[in-house]
Amino acid sequence: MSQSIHLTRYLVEQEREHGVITPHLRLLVEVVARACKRISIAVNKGALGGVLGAAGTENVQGEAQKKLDVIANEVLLEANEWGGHLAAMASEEMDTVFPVSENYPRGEYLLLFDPLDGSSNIDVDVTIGTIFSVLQIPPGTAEVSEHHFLQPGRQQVAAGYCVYGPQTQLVLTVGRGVAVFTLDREQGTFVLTERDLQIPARTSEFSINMSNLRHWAPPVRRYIDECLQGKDGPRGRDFNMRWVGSMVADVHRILMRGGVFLYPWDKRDPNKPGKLRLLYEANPMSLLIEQAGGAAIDGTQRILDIVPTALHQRCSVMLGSREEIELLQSYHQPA
Ligand code: AHM
Ligand code: MG
Repeated sequence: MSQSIHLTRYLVEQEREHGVITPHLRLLVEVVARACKRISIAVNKGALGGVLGAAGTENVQGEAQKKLDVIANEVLLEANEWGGHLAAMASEEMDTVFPVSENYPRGEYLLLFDPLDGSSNIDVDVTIGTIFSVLQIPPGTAEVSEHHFLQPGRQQVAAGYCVYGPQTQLVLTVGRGVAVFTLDREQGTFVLTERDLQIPARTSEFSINMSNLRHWAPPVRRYIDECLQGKDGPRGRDFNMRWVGSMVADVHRILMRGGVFLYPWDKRDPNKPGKLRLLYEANPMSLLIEQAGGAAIDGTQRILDIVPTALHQRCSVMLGSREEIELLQSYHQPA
């Protein structure tokens, strides 16, 4: 019988055979995975666990928080606070950074997360997720502040998400490819189900909120318009469209079978670069996509090269199969 490989064993292999992670980074990923297991249990209980509905509060971005946004945030904070692997955390649901208490030893890692992505889908039993990103600071840094988090995404040492769908899956990169783990509920462990995920370079599927069509910039309108013309247009083939409205679910589909995901800048609020947040949504997803052989841009530049200026900075997002992203980028170049 072939032996199943669980998350800990995979991480030990990465540490021992490939030298890509440290014991503290291994602990960090294990703790995040454990927290995601707890969130998955809460998601599954739904109304029976009293976790649905509004929390009656707003986050720093003026969005109404759901009970599960708040619960997931607390689960991640509590799980990660005491292990000695972290210096500080930051989250979509917190105004400022959360330094590890002086009662605990401080590590050299920073953890950022969107604790519950796809909040509008929580109460309607549609797939949601948790997204996370890990950065490093110089050992011995005395006082951790927001500016330590403002690193370009290419400096992430790990990134991933947990998708709470028909199965709970953890999709992870520690900088050496993308691995997928499926939660075995009876055993309580994440089991490796795909070791080196690769996105097909060519695809015929796109994922975008079409209701915003009239607000997009001309290059995005052109790209989608040509896809919609199908066989009769310049692309010469038919395209399919899917939109869940949870970035985790939409990107997961693309990672598994190819496609492009777009949440571009639009002119409703021209000074806002986009809807999604750079540090804990766009960056971790972009690292996963690149590690799987795809590409991620904001229109003109690689997302992972953007130098952040604020913790909750937003960003235009176009990611997925390489050939499609290259075409989109060419449409953004001045004629
Ligand atoms: P959230 O983090 O508050 O859930 O918001 C981000 C979500 C993404 O998951 C998703 O891609 C997008 O917002 C959906 O936006 P729209 O409401 O335009 O469909
Ligand atoms: Mg989100």
